[in-house]
Amino acid sequence: MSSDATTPLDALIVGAGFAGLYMLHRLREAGFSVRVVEAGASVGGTWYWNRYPGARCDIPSVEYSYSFSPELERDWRWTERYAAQPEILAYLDHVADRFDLRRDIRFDARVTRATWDDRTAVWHIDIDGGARVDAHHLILATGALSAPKTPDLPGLDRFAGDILHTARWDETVPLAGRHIALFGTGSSGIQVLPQLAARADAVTVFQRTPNFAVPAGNRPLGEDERAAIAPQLPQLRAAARQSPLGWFDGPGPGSAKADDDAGRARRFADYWAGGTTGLLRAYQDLLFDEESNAYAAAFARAKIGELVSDPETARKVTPTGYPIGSRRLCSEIGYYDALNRRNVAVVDVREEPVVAVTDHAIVTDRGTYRADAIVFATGFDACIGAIRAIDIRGRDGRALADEWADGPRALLGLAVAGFPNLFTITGPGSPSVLSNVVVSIEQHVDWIADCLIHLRERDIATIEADADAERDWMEHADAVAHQTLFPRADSWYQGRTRDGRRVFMPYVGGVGAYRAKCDEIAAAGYAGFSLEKVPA
Ligand code: NA7
Repeated sequence: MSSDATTPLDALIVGAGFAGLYMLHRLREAGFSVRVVEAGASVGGTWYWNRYPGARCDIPSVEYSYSFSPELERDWRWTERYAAQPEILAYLDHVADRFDLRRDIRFDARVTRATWDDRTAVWHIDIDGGARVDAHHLILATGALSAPKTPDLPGLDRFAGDILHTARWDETVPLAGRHIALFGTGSSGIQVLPQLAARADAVTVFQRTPNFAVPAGNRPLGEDERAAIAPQLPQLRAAARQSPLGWFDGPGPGSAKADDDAGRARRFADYWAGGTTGLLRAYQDLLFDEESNAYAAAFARAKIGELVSDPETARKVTPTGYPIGSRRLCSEIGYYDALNRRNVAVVDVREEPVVAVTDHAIVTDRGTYRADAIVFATGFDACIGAIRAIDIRGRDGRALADEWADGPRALLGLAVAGFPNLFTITGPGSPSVLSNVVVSIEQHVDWIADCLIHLRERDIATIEADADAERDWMEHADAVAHQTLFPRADSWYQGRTRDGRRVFMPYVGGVGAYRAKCDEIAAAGYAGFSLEKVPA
């Protein structure tokens, strides 16, 4: 990769996951000079890194896949309803090869710093190892769930066994015959536990907050099913783009609280059996109305009571105190079964805090638990972690990390005032993680590509979000979030300000409504953005 001093690239993209790959393809097809810098040794982004056993998509793969190429859609055959990580990675490998993307990707390279130069309207981008690239536009395709978090347990540095993180898995670490301490019961912890329990001698689950999990309802995807869905795909994709969450199917009609007991029991049972987020779609108002939500939560709690045989374990893993769906609803394959195994125990660290880690044990204030390996399924610095990890300096040397210290702000989740020619794919203030993210990625990529074409046609050097428009957007996003039950839970959807206030990060106004707003802004000549012909 090079951009010599006289010819900066049109765009540099950071990250070669779903977002970066399609962005590269779109910009290259449009005739821009563009490169990607990727920290991993290959493509895949989150699907490259998250290689823990059991890692799997929780949205049907036919929906969680690109729609931009009908030929790709026709040729690729998903073998399961919810593809496992190796299959999704194989898909992204196929996409990279099919569209000949690798030649413009620099692997094993991490962007450490990006500095805006007002005089030349160029980003100077530093890559670890000392390389520098100049580009007119910097596009962050860094992913919302890519900066892993590890808890700071007292004495962890003294631990003599293996330490693994689900998002940085090491396949060479043996599991058989060992005692494993698993921290975290989010999507990753719930997926990995059955796999660990089947291989290890014993697993102790250190749980902080129990999450609701519904059976995935996974199954092989047969040729008949694939053939039946193929002709419907264009309409289904179009519906997903206009839907609230980017899914093929919308919620069932009506309100849970307006239904009677028998009706609710039937409806919840049907949707529970439908897999993953099915239960949350049983009625239209489950994420908006507390009383309706409470019916769904009570149904799920009763199911956990049926599925987990030991009453004390069931009590520990049954969520209370927040609306169902206000934290990411998890998808389980064998999680509740694993909790019934004799080699699995659950420690609630709120009741029984961890006080120390020793060379081969986790010590709580009530007991000592042998551990030959620790598995952290403790999640990510969500939505903004990977962006803040880069030292990004905008106008007047302002640091993006400082600008976001009181919560992230971005116009449409796409652009930040004070940081010209910078785009954030699925950034904070866009539907991102609260949608089928592939649908949201394609929408952002198309919007950015169309924007760059617009600028090129008009010889415009810079585009920058206006501070007022950005503030209005974030206030709107916050107001919309507070019309729902999402902010009622402490979850990774929320960032924190310096003084500890919560800021809800994804836009919950709906994928369709959001798309319309983005299109309206573009059609109005990028209203809310300042466009300059010459460097300011
Ligand atoms: P999540 O959903 O952020 O889960 C992280 C889990 O780790 C969660 O249960 C945390 O509890 C737990 N955690 C964090 N620190 C500790 C300590 N110190 N002790 C015990 N437990 C702890 O990350 P995932 O990787 O599971 O999933 C992220 C998303 O990726 C997922 O939603 C899908 O969209 C894909 P907490 O809830 O903070 O109390």
